[in-house]
Amino acid sequence: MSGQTSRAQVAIVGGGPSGLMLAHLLHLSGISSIVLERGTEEHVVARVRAGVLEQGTVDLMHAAGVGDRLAREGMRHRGISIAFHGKRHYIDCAERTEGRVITIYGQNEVVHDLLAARTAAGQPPLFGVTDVQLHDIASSRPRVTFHSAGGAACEIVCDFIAGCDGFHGVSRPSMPPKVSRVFERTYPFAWLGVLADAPPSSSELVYSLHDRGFALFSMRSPSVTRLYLQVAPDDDLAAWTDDRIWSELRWRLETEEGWRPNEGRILQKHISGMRSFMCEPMRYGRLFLAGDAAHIVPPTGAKGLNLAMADVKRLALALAAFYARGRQDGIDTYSDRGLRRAWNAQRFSWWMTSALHIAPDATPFDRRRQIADLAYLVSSDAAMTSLAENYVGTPFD
Ligand code: RFL
Ligand code: PHB
Repeated sequence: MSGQTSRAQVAIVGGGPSGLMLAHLLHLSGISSIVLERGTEEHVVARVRAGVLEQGTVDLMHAAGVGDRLAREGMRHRGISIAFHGKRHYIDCAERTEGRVITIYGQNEVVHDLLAARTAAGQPPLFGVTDVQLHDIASSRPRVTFHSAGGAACEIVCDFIAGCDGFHGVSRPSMPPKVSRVFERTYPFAWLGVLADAPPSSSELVYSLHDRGFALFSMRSPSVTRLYLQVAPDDDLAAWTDDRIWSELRWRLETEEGWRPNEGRILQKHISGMRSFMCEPMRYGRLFLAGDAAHIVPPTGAKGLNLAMADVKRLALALAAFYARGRQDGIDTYSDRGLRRAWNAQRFSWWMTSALHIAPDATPFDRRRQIADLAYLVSSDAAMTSLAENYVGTPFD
């Protein structure tokens, strides 16, 4: 090839949270990697998505030496409220899980902190790459070819490839179709997400089921509120004026006692569809899939980013044991252990989604059963404990 060939132990495709965290964990174990990211640095840092970090993710950030700002600015929450029929019901997760809590800290902040660490180590991702292709993934010397931002044809020769390139990336489709099986479900609704310049009016999250559909109250900082509304998957964002968004949020969130979100300037809005997706296995030869490249969960359970972090921690440990002691077991069990965790998150996220959204074809029977489900949830200690355990997340391997 005409361009440049580089050598790295691990080539990482995708510089989102999973690719960046993996690169950093490998670096801490003395393993070289190169991260290829198709977006610009500005795009990657500005992408506002997840906000809820499980304790396992927080612990990993600290163990990786990138937890200082998280410790200062992250908002620790003991529990969440479930609202229906005009009332909020608080579920104290910490009390039911031996003190485990969740931390609110934007995914874009996680990415910012990881990028700062990669840059400080002199190894920022290669941004703006195009035409990434994976080669010889079943061999012990796989390669990745791509064009640099400047257009040069480049190649990385490596020992392993990590596919951290999200749902629409190239890594998963590079597995031979006959070795992988996918499981998929799309949902008949989407989320309209809003970032508002308004101080949160509740100190913790509120998930609400209303006759007009689901709404979620969350936050990003003491002055910024994050809100979501269930909308139709083909809804037109342009039809959602700021006034319409606030009035819909008031309808769906306001409680009998008069609680509702504070309103303010809308800083960002977007609509994202919802799906459940699983690819089995998560590894083929020397290619490992991690994060959204391998599995997508609907956002209602707040699990996607946390699953991605659990994957890269497991992968980094497996690769460290391989290089330090020639051990193969972590590599061989990477997929099965990841799938076990991801299927549990899938189950939980599917349940949270079905319990709190109104399907367009819901019958009166479905609606009554849904309310019975929530009424049981907020009155049964066993049901609240089950929610709490899943919401705060099981410890990472
Ligand atoms: P990402 O974040 O999609 O990053 C993949 C990166 O790969 C790049 N890429 C490529 N690079 C080079 N070549 C190619 N061919 C490439 N194709 C793609 C992309 O540009 C991108 O930078 O995957 P990753 O790292 O696995 O991270 C997964 C998380 O982003 C995702 O699971 C969460 O955002 C999901 N999620 C939530 N997760 C939580 O744990 N808690 C939450 O509260 C939560 N809320 C959410 C969410 C996702 C949402 N949306 C928009 C889907 C709320 C929403 C609304
Ligand atoms: C968020 O704050 O963006 C958020 C919170 C809870 C969810 C999903 C997203 O379930």
